[in-house]
Amino acid sequence: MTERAQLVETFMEDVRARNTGQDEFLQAVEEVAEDVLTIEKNNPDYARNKVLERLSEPDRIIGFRVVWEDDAGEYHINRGWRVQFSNAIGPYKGGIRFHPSVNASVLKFLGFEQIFKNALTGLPLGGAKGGADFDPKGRSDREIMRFCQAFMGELGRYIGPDRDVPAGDINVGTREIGYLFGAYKKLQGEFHGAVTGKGEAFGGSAMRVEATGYGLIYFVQAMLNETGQEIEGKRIAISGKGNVATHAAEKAAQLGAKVISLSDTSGTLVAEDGLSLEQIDWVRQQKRQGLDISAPPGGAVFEPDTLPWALEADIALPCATQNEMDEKSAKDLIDSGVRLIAEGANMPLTADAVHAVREGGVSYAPGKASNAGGVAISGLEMSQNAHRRSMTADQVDQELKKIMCMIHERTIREGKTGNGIDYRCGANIAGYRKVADALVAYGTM
Ligand code: NDP
Ligand code: 2IT
Repeated sequence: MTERAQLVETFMEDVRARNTGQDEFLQAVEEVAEDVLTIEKNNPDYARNKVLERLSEPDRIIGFRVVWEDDAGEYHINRGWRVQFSNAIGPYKGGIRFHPSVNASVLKFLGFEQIFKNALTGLPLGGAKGGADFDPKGRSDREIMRFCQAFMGELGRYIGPDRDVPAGDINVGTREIGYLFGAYKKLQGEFHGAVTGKGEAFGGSAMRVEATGYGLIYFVQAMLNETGQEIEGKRIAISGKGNVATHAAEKAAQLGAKVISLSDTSGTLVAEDGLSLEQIDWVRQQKRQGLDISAPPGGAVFEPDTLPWALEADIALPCATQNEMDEKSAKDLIDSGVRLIAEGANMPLTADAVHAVREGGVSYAPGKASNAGGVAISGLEMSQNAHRRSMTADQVDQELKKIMCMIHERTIREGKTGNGIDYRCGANIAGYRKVADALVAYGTM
């Protein structure tokens, strides 16, 4: 065993013992530990402060019951949480997810990742994540509203513009944020930016909806530029059909790439010649109305029960959910010639898949770098709210491009190796250093 592997193993033994059965969380911590523990060991301040050990224990986890009434008058009881992971460099910040798969392990992995992602943006944002095991599928608009109001009735007392600022994530978009923020405002009797992703009529930032997907494509452009390539003409396989996936598809198509897929839990929409902007918009409208995408217009085909990873693509962008790409899928992509994989979702590759793509010489960007555009524009929304001003869409888009290029620069500065760029290592180290320096400055807090 190498010295690094030994360090990781000793560290993880303790983390595993304290977090039994929390597989997603352990996976996220181990990936960071592999890249930063040698740095921690060789820096006496970081080592004495046990930075990674401190960062792998959340500041606090708030758990609560959510009781709501459906349209037929039946009561339902769900579980809600907010994992306030670290406010070392700014207020807790991160999304809210509503999905039946949500549990403490999933929210801890997401909150942990968020610490490093938010540090990479260069903005003063701490790390957090929240959500509920509520399944919004098939629920009416009024049921969604009642659930959001009940959820915020509990969460509201723990958040605030300088304390903790939630936003959207899976199944929490502009509509849900409207209901959540409305409930928060009523509860507090104050109007301030304690939630981001708001509608533009009430303090939301222009371009927040597009920011994660567009930012992902700006990051991919920066990666391609490193090797003198262009996005135009590239075949791009995308998974998911939500906020991140459809906006990544839209920006890629606008820039002349061929987006050959989008997908959902029931299958893959394939367009060998590339989806048009109209087809991408059709997918978005279908999702908005709760309709499926099984009968696409204009020559695209829907393949039930398949993943996009068997397609022949130059670039793959997993934009749906965690661990959606396993080792076999990664190897299929490598065998058919993929050259670049950038994560739109959080931790969409299993640990084995990450190993396979790095071994396979594929340029691979972890979500904490490549999907940071969303939270970065949330950060700008917070500044706009604090100043009671708003930026134009064009100003925000320019700022987003700048931020994604800066994240790319920070990442390659730490990730340059003898034979290329290790983006995972670069992102983990750059994010870690910033938070570590803050923890050292605070002493034993
Ligand atoms: P949406 O709710 O808009 O879309 C989620 C998409 O993922 C849907 O197409 C859904 O399919 C699919 N999906 C969800 N769970 C699964 C599953 N278990 N297996 C296969 N597909 C699944 O969410 P977002 O686009 O906002 O989020 C997507 C990813 O991006 C998440 O990992 C999120 O954490 C991450 N992210 C989001 C940001 C944001 O600003 N929104 C910022 C940074 C990262 P179906 O319609 O069938 O349910
Ligand atoms: O995973 C993420 O970065 C998000 N869901 C966005 C978080 C935010 O606070 O905008």
